[in-house]
Amino acid sequence: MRRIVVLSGGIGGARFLRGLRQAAPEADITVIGNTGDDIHLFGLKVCPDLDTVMYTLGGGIHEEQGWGRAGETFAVKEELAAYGIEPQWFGLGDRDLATHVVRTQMMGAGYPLSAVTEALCQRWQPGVRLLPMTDDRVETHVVIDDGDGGRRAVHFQEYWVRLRAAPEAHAVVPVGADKATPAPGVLEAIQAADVVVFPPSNPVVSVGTILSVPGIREAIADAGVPVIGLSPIVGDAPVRGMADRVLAAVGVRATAAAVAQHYGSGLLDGWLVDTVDADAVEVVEADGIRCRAVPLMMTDVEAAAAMAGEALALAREVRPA
Ligand code: FO1
Repeated sequence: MRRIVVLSGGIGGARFLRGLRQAAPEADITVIGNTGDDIHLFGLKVCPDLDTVMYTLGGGIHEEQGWGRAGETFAVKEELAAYGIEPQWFGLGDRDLATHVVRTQMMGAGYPLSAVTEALCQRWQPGVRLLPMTDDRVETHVVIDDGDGGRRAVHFQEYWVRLRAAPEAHAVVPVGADKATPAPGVLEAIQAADVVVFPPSNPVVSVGTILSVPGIREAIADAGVPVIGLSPIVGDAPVRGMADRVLAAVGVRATAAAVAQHYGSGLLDGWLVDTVDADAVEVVEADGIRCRAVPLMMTDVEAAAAMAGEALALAREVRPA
């Protein structure tokens, strides 16, 4: 299991990757990062899920939050607020802003997001190859009620951060995904992989968005390598975040078994559920997906490393390389 590909989004994916790097120090890890959370603010392009991986693995993350930079200050945010500039609900720190300035400047000079991400990682040295799922613009929007009996779409970040996922999500739409192409190296990494991992990221807005880029789901399904997922739902609730709100939008119950069924046996060869969901094992196995119950709470790097080790063990079990 030397070549490992991980589809990652959000805090759970980044924390899992830190454990995987410890569990498999000799592996070549390629991360396909979700870019559907990207948002353009104050003329800057912000890539939350790429930055969370880069900062978490590069040692710059704000550990408790799981996003943004450690030791952050908000002088620029305060000054923007003093000018009455909107939005004020998205907390961009001064250190984090530098990342977005560099990214926006390089993209303005014609570099694709994948080249920009590689350049930013030169500083952070995350110890993995971080690829955006696509170089094309994809932004997830969420359809909610508009209060007048109609519906409207809001940007994912507004739904997630300003609205705290309180309104019912009627639909989750990765705008632009249908016209997007996988970023350079994405399909090649999948085809060369010894194992593909779906970490405990949000199955709809993170892993689901990556799979919505034409060609990626097919490449994974056809690669003939073990695909192992780890449930982001423990004890019928998301470990963190509000995945249940967007799971409902796609008609998936917030249970460890339902998420595995959502991905399907056409994609998944193996699925890890937490020990509290041991009764899900036989349900998932009945769907043709090998399943094991192991501790899935990433309380620290060691716990994440143990989970990663279990995922690699299951990969070896489902399809001896
Ligand atoms: N999440 C919040 O809950 N509040 C914020 O103010 C916020 C700001 C922010 C700035 C940069 C960044 O990269 C991420 C930020 N996030 C914030 C987290 C972000 O919404 C999530 O990390 C992902 O989009 C969902 O995985």
